Amino acid sequence: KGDSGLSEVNLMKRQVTALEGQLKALQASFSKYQKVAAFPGGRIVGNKVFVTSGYEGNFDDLKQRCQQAGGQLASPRNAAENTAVQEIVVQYKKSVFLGVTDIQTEGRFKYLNGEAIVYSNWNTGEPNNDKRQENCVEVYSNGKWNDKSCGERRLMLCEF
Ligand code: GMH
Ligand code: CA
Repeated sequence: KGDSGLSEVNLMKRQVTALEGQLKALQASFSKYQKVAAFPGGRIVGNKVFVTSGYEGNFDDLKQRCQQAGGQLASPRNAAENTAVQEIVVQYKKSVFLGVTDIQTEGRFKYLNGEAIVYSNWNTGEPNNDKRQENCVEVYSNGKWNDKSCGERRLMLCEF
């Protein structure tokens, strides 16, 4: 047992050394992906990454495309995340649709998973459900929100 115990320690030392090398490689790779994600149509806020491909479409189209990519439509849950969304709107000079709607119940805005929104940044006078046909939410270049018809075409912005 004494002998095999020693060789087990040596085995573990080799495994730790191997893991250290793998971790270093992973850190280098991750730091590169972080830079790629933030350049130039992306923003990293905490654990969240916002990315646009520049594509424009209606709400259902954008929602489907973000989902297909393994993400979801941008759903800023605080001011820092909303500022990141605003920066992309300014950069592309195009407003985006958020993953926020009141499709289920007029006037009750929810995330796509059905959760009631925990943050909003409505423009003055919004949401006004203009012509009683505005269930989606766009973000203006000043970061303010406006409810808008889901059939309009806006810039796709996904979060991962
Ligand atoms: C109406 C008015 C505008 C407002 C728009 C907007 C449409 O045209 O109330 O002041 O900007 O609606 O809410 O989504
Ligand atoms: Ca409106």
